[in-house]
Amino acid sequence: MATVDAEPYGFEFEPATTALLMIDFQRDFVYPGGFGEALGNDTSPLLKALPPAERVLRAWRDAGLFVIHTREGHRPDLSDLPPSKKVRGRGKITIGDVGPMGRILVRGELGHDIVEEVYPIDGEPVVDKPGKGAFYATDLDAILKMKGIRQLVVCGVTTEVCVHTSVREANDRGYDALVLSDAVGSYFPEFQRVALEMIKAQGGIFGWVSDSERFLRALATATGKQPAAAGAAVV
Ligand code: TIU
Repeated sequence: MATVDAEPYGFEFEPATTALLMIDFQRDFVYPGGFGEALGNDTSPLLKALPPAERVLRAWRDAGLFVIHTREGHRPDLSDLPPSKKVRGRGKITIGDVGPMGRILVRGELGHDIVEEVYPIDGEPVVDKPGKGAFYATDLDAILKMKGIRQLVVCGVTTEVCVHTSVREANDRGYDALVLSDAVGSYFPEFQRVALEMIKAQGGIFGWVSDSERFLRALATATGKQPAAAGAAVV
């Protein structure tokens, strides 16, 4: 058992039954030209979450622990895209239209895929989800149950949308979730702050909040490995 210094109180976890859940680190959200920008957002704040998320991912992999990734997107024929979601935002281009990184939020397109920094490797399942929540209309719950997973450490974008929805879904299904504040990102600084407050309010109403440094320290203690320094070259 390991304990992460967290709010509203320490997050105790058993590494072997904990998964690192990497939510929607897709070009369509993180880079200009995708869905995030089509909705009128400046995507640059999301880039800040990538280095901490990458450090956590590498340490978790080095410890031989279970990683699972998600991507939000739709079938090429858009048969799983609700009309309400298609028209939302009233942008010049919407989901399914051709943008600079291919068809927006369509599976198989460049923009839909995960950015290089945190790209999945062999053995790490990728769950394609049509909604905001990682559990809605996916096999995520089945995969976690087969693996005996009971707790989640969460990185991803965006904090108040897909991260929040997924953590709330996880909470309702009996998983404990720890959200790493610097490894999740929002287009809106105010939403980032308040979304994290919401998770840990009321005694941790649907989760815990810590940050990558505190988490990596706890993982190092649990595994006996020293965490790589922030910004250290990765070889
Ligand atoms: N728009 C926004 O903040 N987020 C999404 O549409 N999806 C996710 O958060 N992944």
